[in-house]
Amino acid sequence: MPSILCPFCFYEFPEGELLYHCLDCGADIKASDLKRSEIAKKAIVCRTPACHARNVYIKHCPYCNNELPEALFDTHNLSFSLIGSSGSGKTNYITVLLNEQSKRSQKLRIHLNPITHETKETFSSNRESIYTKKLPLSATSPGSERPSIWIIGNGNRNLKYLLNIFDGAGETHNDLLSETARRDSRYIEHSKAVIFVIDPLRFTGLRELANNIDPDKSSRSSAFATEEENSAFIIGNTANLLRRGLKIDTNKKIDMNIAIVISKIDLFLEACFQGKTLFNESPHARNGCFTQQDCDEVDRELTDWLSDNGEDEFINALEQNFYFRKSAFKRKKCYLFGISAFGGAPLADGTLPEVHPHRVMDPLLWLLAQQDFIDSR
Ligand SMILES: Nc1nc2c(ncn2[C@@H]2O[C@H](COP(=O)(O)OP(=O)(O)OP(=O)(O)O)[C@@H](O)[C@H]2O)c(=O)[nH]1
Ligand SMILES: [Mg+2]
Ligand SMILES: [Zn+2]
Ligand SMILES: [Zn+2]
Repeated sequence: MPSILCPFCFYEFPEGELLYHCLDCGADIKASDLKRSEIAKKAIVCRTPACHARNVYIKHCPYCNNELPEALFDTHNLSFSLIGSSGSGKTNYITVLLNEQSKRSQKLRIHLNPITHETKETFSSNRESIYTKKLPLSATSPGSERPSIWIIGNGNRNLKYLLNIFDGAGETHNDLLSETARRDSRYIEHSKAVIFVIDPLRFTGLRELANNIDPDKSSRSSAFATEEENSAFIIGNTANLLRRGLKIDTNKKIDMNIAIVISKIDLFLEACFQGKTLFNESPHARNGCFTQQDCDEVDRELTDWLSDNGEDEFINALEQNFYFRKSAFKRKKCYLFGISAFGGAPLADGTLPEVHPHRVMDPLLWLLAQQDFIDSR
C-alpha cells in the first residue's frame, strides 16, 4: 500500500490511515473505511447518521491532524532541510532566497508557488519586513517552526516537485531527545539534501577577523555577545543528528548532498575576497544552468580562507563526517558556499541598508542540479 509523508509532523503512514474530514459535522472518516470507488470519484459521503454531507474531501494527518494540501498527493516530494545553530541567519536567508529566485529565474525557468495559505502568508509578511520595512527577522522561537511548502516546477523540463523547507529553531538541536529534535530527525530522515547554515561569528578566528575589519558591523550582525561554540563541535553535533535521522553508524561518513553555507559573508567580502570568484556575482541564473566550475572555485577559496584563519579543525570535521574531498572512488558531496542575505550588516538603528543579497541561490541551485532538476555545465 502506498504511504504518505506528512509535511507537518513528518510521520509516514499507510494511505488507509488518512483521515477525510467533514466540514459540516467535524467527523473524521478513515480512508480504509471508505469504498475505493468513493475515493476514486472524489464523492465521499459523511458517515455520521445525522449529517450525510456529500463531497467530504478535506484530508487530515492521523498523527498531527493538520490539513494535508491536495498537491501532496500528485507530486513527488523533494524535501530539503535547512539547519544550523541559533542566530546563524537561517530565517532571513530563506526569505531572501525565495524572493531572489522569483526575480532571477527567467533563464532557469524555475518557478515556486506556495501551496499552503500559511506558507504564502508567512513568506509575504517576512518579505515585507526585510524589503519594505527594512527590519531583519527576529529569532524563531522553538516549537513555533512551521514547514514552508512549495511546488517547484521547471518550465524547461516539465518537472514538478513538492519542495518542503523546514527552518527549525537552532537551539532545539542541542537536546537530541526533545520532541522537537525528534521531529527534526524524522524530517532529516526524509530529506533529499541538507542546507547547513554556519555563522562565521561563532568561529573564534573569524570573529576576531570580523572585529578587526569592523567591530560595529560585526557586533550588529551577531545574535550573541560572545563566540561560544567550537566550530568543529557544531559539525560533529549536526553530523550526529543526521546519522540518527538517517540511521548511519557513528564511524561512517554521511552519504548525502550537504551544502555548508557560511552566512553573513558581507562582513568579509571586501577585505578577504577581492579578485576572487566568491566576490563576483553568481553566474548560474545568468547562464541559465548550474556552473560547476564556479562552484568548485568558491569551495576552494572558502576552504583556504578557513584554513588561513585557524579553522583547520572545522575542515577536518567536514572531511571526517561528509564526502568533502574529491576521491577516485566517491563523488564530492559536500561543498562550501558563502552567502549574504542582506549584502551588508544591519545599521546602528537596527534597520537594514538597501538589501543586496549575494550568491543566495547558489546552494539551492547546486542541490537542484544534483537532483537533475536543472541543467549543469
Ligand atoms: N551582516 C549580516 N548579518 C546577518 C545576515 N543575515 C542575518 N544576519 C544577522 O543574524 C541575525 C540572526 O539571523 P536569523 O535569520 O534570525 O537567524 P536564525 O538562524 O533563523 O536563528 P534562530 O531562529 O534563532 O535559529 C540577524 O538578526 C542579523 O543581525 C547577513 O546577510 N549579513
Ligand atoms: Mg530563525
Ligand atoms: Zn459530516
Ligand atoms: Zn502530521
